[in-house]
Amino acid sequence: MKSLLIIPTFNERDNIRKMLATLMEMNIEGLDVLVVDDSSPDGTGEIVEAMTKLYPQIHLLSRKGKLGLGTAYVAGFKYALEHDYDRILEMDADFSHDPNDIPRLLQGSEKYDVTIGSRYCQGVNVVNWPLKRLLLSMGASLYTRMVTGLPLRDCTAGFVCYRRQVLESLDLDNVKSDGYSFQIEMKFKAWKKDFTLGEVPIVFVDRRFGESKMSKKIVHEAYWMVWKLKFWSLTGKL
Ligand SMILES: Nc1nc2c(ncn2[C@@H]2O[C@H](COP(=O)(O)OP(=O)(O)O)[C@@H](O)[C@H]2O)c(=O)[nH]1
Ligand SMILES: [Mg+2]
Repeated sequence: MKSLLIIPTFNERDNIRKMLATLMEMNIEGLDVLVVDDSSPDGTGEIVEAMTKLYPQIHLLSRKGKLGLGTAYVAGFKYALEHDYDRILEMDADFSHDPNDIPRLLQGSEKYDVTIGSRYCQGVNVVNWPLKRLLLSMGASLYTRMVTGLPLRDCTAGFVCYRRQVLESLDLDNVKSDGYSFQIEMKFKAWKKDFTLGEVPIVFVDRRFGESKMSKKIVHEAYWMVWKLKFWSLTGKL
């Protein structure tokens, strides 16, 4: 069983160095790492490049300019399918997701087609987020569930493990989201294709280094995207 962990980065110099070192120390069997970096001005790409020379498990996909989270993941998914990975994981670079939870996600994927590291399936497991940000995130999940019917507590989760078959059956060139609504879109499309989705509880901790890339534009995109997804699904154009 070969797994690929995809980490998208934009200006994550301090985090990615530590994250890659942690992952290499954990030495999870069959796990490779692909960092998708959007030519971060802070030199994140150069750090990863140097790490690829030390560890054959680490790979770098360097893109020209900040092209958005959605397309970064799509590029990573295509890489995973081309290189015959069985399990494909998504994780943030900033330690909001604990790399120690990766084995639990992989375990979950023995049962589910899509395993979601969920902040909200056993109470609220978010540490250090300002209340405003927490309400935005929980509100987004509730709103998505109400509009689309997606049966998840954490609809925008970015810590996910996909079985290969899920990504093979989705039209990756037809992914519409640039920003974080990408996470909603992928889960909704997998659900509509009758893949099984399961949530495993994780604790999400706010980043200590670097800055969040959350913006008004991203919230705006997500607000409308859920309606578009529902409409496309009703009209058979998903
Ligand atoms: N390649 C790439 N990575 C991105 C982009 N936007 C965000 N990221 C990465 O996606 C992950 C989540 O972003 P983050 O800013 O931490 O979002 P937040 O935790 O929701 O505030 C981090 O690893 C970011 O570096 C982008 O446009 N391109
Ligand atoms: Mg973050």
